[in-house]
Amino acid sequence: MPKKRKSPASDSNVKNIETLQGRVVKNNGSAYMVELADGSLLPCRIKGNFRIKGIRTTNPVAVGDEVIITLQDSDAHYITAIKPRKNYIIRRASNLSKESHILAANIDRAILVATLSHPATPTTFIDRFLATAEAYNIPAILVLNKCDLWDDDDRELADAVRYLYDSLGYTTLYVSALDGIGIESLRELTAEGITLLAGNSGVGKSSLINSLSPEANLRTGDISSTHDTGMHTTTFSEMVTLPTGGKLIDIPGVKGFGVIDFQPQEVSHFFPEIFMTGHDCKYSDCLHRGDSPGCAVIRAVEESRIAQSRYQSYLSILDEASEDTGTDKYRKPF
Ligand SMILES: Nc1nc2c(ncn2[C@@H]2O[C@H](COP(=O)(O)OP(=O)(O)O)[C@@H](O)[C@H]2O)c(=O)[nH]1
Ligand SMILES: [Mg+2]
Ligand SMILES: [Zn+2]
Repeated sequence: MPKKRKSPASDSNVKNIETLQGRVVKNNGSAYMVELADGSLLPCRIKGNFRIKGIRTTNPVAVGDEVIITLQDSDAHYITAIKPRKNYIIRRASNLSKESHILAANIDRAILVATLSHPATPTTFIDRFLATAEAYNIPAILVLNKCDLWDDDDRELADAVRYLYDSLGYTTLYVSALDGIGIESLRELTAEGITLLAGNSGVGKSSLINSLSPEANLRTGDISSTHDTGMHTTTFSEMVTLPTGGKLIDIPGVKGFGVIDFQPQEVSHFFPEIFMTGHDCKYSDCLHRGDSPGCAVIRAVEESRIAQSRYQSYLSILDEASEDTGTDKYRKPF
């Protein structure tokens, strides 16, 4: 008869340490909710040093992180390791703070929900979002919601917007959470991996999530916005699992999307058409300002090969980057 192996648990000096893997789906201050492979949820705390080099963060572990959990006794589960992140987005913890908050990690795509009216979304706002997504290397999709409200003029504007962004390589969808238009496309788009959903308050993010996942049952309308104004609630993101299996992170307000310390020279890197055209400028360090000599970008704007609206957005981000004194490396969140 083989000798029975002594189990560590039977040795009074060795604790039975079990580890599990999961994904962080919610973060409330020091408490983290982790989803395990079987879909069950486990509240955890953290143990260990998870600092990102060079950045002071308020939350070392973020929604979307793949983590290792160590179960030490029945009432304490600790996140003891984070798997390497594919990407992550941060924002300043508060207006004056030099600390950052990690909003989400391991994002496969970012959707900006915008509306042409009720409320109107300026194109500079869209361009900032897209440039930030480029900076984080996250594919971006533009979703124009409330298309049920469009008259002929709105539709013409929508077509122009879609034509522009499609030509730059960004998918643009027309949807209506109210009438169910385009929801099937949105369902397909979000069926795999982790999708970040951003957009100004009132554009219909909660309504869209409810159309994709009726059981999410999120509150919609004005009431939800009061919830977003609290000091702390604004910084917490949460991940929901859709019936398709896709994961959606609803980030509170588009202001949360990114704190990028753009350097003047790198702004054009995040406007693909300006970057490409910039190869033909007379000077390799050309910033494509109105007074730049031999600038191929200005010429392209004059000849309508680059959209005036995109160029104006580029200039506004460039101006902010140039104002940066260098002492505060954190850029204004938008
Ligand atoms: N007409 C119309 N109204 C919508 C649509 N989607 C949302 N709304 C309304 O817009 C308001 C804000 O929606 P909500 O989902 O709370 O927006 P959120 O702040 O982005 O989460 C609510 O009154 C919704 O009923 C839509 O597709 N069409
Ligand atoms: Mg909402
Ligand atoms: Zn130039």
